[in-house]
Amino acid sequence: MAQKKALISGITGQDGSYLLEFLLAKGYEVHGIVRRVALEDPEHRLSRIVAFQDKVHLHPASLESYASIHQVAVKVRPDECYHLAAQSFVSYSFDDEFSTLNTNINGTHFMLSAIKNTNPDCRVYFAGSSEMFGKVEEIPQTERTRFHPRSTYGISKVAGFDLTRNYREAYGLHASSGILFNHESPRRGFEFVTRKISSGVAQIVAGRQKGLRLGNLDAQRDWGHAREYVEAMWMMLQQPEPDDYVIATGETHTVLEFVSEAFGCVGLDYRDYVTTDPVLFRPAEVSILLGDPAKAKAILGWQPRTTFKDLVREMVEADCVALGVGNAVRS
Ligand code: NDP
Ligand code: GDR
Repeated sequence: MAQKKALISGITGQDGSYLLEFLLAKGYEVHGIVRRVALEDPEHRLSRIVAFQDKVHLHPASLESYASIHQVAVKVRPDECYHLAAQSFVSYSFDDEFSTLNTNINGTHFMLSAIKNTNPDCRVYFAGSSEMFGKVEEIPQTERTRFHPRSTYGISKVAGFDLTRNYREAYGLHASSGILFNHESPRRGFEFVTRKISSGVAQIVAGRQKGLRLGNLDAQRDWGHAREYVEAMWMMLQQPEPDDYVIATGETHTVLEFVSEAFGCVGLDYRDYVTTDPVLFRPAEVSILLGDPAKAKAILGWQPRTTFKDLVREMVEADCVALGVGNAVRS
């Protein structure tokens, strides 16, 4: 059988890097869309995928330009396309609504349109989000729960979700959306709360930081491991029919629980280090997310494997090791 070709947008991000690794192991020829500046500054901008640089084909293109994405689609002619690129930081979307909407909505529209116009048999994955549920209308959230987004980020993902469904219904594209709940790893960006906490713990242990300032500690999230969530993306595209799936652990924890667990990994009491700052609270918060992954389990055969405790420990340990204080992590 001919080698399958995959095209990933957002390949430099947390999920893109794990997906790249996963698809290479499956024998795919992997192509990635990156910003032109990334190719000029690989040390910083390609840091998550540097180990695979000689195995991946990178193409400069802009999410703001249909023409540039069209060109890549013509050149690569992928069998599968994973659209992961987005302004993904919810908090930032309150500061810059316009660029969040432009990047996330137009970027998704351009990708879908370019694939439809150049490779209509290509299967497409869209990175939807539990942020679409926002002010949740039921607990737990399923594929049938109504959306009520609370940020322009969430709104942009609802628009992307609707566009993806419309390309499926109107043009027969094999396009699926994953409604992924929060997923983390040692490759998580430092701006997200889990990595801010794990790296903060490591900085404190290393004597480089005295305390940790956080926002809303009562928010509840359903946190899983990114490595497992990218497998679900691939599984969706192997199905005979396109569809939408919730990917979650089915467990929810407060930010405070994450904090307590993370400091506990190095034998510290978080109360000696953590303060809250109202500046870090969001104008409209998503208070609780809890996903029901029953459909993904039944149809895709997907199940989460990493426990909450193991996830926290892996992140804290990785950050401590990076700062030379790995021995502080309790066995
Ligand atoms: P990251 O923030 O780690 O990665 C985002 C990627 O998008 C990066 O490769 C980034 O490129 C790229 N990107 C951002 N803006 C632009 C732009 N204007 N033009 C081109 N590329 C751009 O996100 P994750 O890997 O965590 O998430 C992947 C996708 O899944 C995102 O769409 C996110 O919204 C969604 N999602 C994530 C969840 C999570 O918990 N991680 C949960 C649900 C959905 P660069 O490196 O150049 O900035
Ligand atoms: P989220 O992730 O908004 O859920 O979006 P984030 O880690 O930023 O926030 C989770 C919760 O923690 C609270 N919080 C803080 N958050 C940050 N970033 N920094 C803080 O100091 C802090 N203190 C408390 C937040 O208020 C929030 O309730 C992530 C992203 O990956 C999205 O792209 C993705 O779609 C969703 O997960 C599912």
